[in-house]
Amino acid sequence: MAQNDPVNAPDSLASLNGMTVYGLDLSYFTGKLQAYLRYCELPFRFVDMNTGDMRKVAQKTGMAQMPAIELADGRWLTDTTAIIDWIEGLRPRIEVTSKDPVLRFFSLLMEDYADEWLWRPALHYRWSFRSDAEHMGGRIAREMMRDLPLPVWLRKATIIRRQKTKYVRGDGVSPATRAHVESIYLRNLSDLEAIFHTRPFMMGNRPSLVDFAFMGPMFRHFSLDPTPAKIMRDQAPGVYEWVGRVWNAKASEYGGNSLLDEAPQDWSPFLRDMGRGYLPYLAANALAAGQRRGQFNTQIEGVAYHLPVNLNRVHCLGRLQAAYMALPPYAAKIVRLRLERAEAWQPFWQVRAPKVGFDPGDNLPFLTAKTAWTRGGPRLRIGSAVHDGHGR
Ligand SMILES: N[C@@H](CCC(=O)N[C@@H](CS)C(=O)NCC(=O)O)C(=O)O
Repeated sequence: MAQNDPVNAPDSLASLNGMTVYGLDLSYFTGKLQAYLRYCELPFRFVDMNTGDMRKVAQKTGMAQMPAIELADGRWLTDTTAIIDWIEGLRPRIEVTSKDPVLRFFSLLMEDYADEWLWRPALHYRWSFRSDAEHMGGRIAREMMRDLPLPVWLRKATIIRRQKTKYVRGDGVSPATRAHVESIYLRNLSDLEAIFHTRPFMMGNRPSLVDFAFMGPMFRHFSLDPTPAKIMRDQAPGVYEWVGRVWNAKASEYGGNSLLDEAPQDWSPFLRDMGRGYLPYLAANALAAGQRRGQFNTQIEGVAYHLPVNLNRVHCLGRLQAAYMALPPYAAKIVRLRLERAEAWQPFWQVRAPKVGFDPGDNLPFLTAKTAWTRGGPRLRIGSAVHDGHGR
């Protein structure tokens, strides 16, 4: 077998030698992945993406999103959940996800909640407030858009308009929903603050997957963008401090510390929030996707939203439901009881996630333009609101 034959060589940590991470140091999911890789002490070259790099990533992975990893053997990886899961399978010890099936399930659920449910408030705070939009618009104009032959002011105006259209107005944020969107951030701050009064990390005395997942919104958005950062400093200094603690953590320094052996009671506010808000939203989104719709109306905690269908989140719900189905019976029982107590069980199963044609061969994180979507892709089947198959 050829030594660097990408198809046949069994993967090991050595597969990561010489990897390149494509991203931006202002991006939600790039921050999550960087925090994880730094903790694992896995060296990488970082490419600050420009628009040409984004096209290259889309060509290689089938997904116009960041971050992406290029391995030295030419393979590409996308999707931070799948990337972390794959790397964890190669790392010998000091795991970030508990091996206990109950805890593993709750970690995946919390990861998904942090990835997806905090996205709307994070994008709202970044793009709805003038000072925040000016700051980030200027950075993106000078950084990611540096390869565009346009004056900086025009690049900046273009990105601010695009982000507002797509992620604020186009993602259901309106005068009628704004206070609710902001309340998601404020509740998360106080629930996290309460946790960090009792221990340094989400799952005990060393960082876990759940910490890296919450770093996406808390690090690169809420602690960085002027408006939410001031709220964090004023109302939740413990969260502000935790952001730095996770960013500075190294597995080799935490090796002796253990993770908790059960999902802590102070995760219940997040589970209840899933039951009231996130899971009913996921169910309505999956239902609309199953009906081949591009948009839908739904009530979230009594607030009327008009939202785009997000196919990625249908896939996420399917992935979580499959993780539940794979639990051994004793673990499934414990998970069910806990979800029932948080009134999250019924919404979790309200809709079985339909197949949306994403990653049909189960190749994540190794997607390619050919394998990412079933032939024809969502573009042909569903409509312009989900033109990139992602709704984002
Ligand atoms: N589920 C993906 C999400 C990645 C993602 O959405 N990244 C954002 C930036 S943080 C992006 O690239 N968005 C593309 C866009 O705004 O057009 C992951 O975990 O990596």
